[in-house]
Amino acid sequence: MKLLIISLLVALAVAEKVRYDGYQTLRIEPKGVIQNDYIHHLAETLNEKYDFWTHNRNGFTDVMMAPNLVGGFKYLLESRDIDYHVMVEDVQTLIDNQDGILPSTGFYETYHTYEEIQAWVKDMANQYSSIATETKFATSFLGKEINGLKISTGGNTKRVVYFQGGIHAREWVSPATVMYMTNQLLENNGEGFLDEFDFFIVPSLNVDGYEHSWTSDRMWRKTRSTHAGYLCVGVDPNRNYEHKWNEGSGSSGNACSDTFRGPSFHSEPEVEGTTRFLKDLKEEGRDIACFIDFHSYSQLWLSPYSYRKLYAENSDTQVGAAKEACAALEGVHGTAYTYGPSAITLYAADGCSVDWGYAELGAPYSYVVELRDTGRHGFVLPENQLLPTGQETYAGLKALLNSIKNNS
Ligand code: 0X9
Ligand code: ZN
Repeated sequence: MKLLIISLLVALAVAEKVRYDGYQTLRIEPKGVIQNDYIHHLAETLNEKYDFWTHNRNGFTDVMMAPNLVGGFKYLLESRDIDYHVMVEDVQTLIDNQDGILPSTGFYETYHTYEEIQAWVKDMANQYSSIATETKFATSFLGKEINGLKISTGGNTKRVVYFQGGIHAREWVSPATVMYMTNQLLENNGEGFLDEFDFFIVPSLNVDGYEHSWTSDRMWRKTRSTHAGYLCVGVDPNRNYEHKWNEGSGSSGNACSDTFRGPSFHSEPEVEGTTRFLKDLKEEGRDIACFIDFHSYSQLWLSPYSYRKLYAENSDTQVGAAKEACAALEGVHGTAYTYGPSAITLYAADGCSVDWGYAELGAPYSYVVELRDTGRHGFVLPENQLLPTGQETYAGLKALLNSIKNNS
């Protein structure tokens, strides 16, 4: 009987997996103020029915939609003479081909489940026990542990470098890249950085959302929390940070939106837990040097501010270090990145981690990095790109850390 119920539940779970047959992603390329404002207006008002994969205030916008909406949307654009082309013909095909024609097998060449990531944390801590410690950062809304690693040669006086992956569930290349880089750091005994820095690393922050993107909906972005009085599940954790929460633009008060900011800042235990962890380090007297939040996609290395078009007080220093990171990154496989202050380079969004890292935590170097690609596969980057993405991003990280070291 028990077995029957379990298999029924499994069958139900499999049957309920969201499919994206016939879904298309259009790349819209507005020209001039009127077209740009119009697309921006659509992105702000239609984000329940349409999935704005990426929205650039003065550049292109990628939007995914169900097959029955494609015709009408194209008509809307054509009637206003706005340029667009189909970027992804069929999103389900993209999802089905994620592991490529010749599936790769290496650990850092494949995507991993939440369980595998947590087991990897333990493995790393065991294998490199002289410098690595398994560290609990937070507990998710659904009660899962959010574990990561501390890498240190001991003492409590070194400057802190913190980075996190997987804040947005569907951006699978982010945890994969954070894991690759962490392994490199460990294999190479800290690459000479451990005299200067202690590392704190969270490979997968939004663990409930990540699990959901594996089991039910590959395109899930938010957390999986529910809040009394709100009809839809999930908050955008990258609109949930305290700094200027709901005081700029680019977040939504509608719980069904993919950029829902939540009922209050730090309403999400994933955000509350990881920020508390870092605040505690600060209160213990630690100097926090660097905060990085890894996302995908667009190939960008962005610094504060995000909530509005404003330069950080030390913007030149932060952008300078980002420039060095991008040059080193591009040197590995030729992958081109854009760098600059977030709202000025991309679009304004309030309650973002990058602003919190700089303005609330006080890290003089705070970044949001958007990994590969530039839209051909979007969030569904094929596994054969994981290794090169890891390699180049690691080169970028090392250049960044050297720049931070040399600037102080
Ligand atoms: O919107 C986000 O949270 C990030 N993009 S993503 O596609 N990964 O969701 C970008 C945040 C960067 N900040 C600003 N755009 N201001
Ligand atoms: Zn993201």
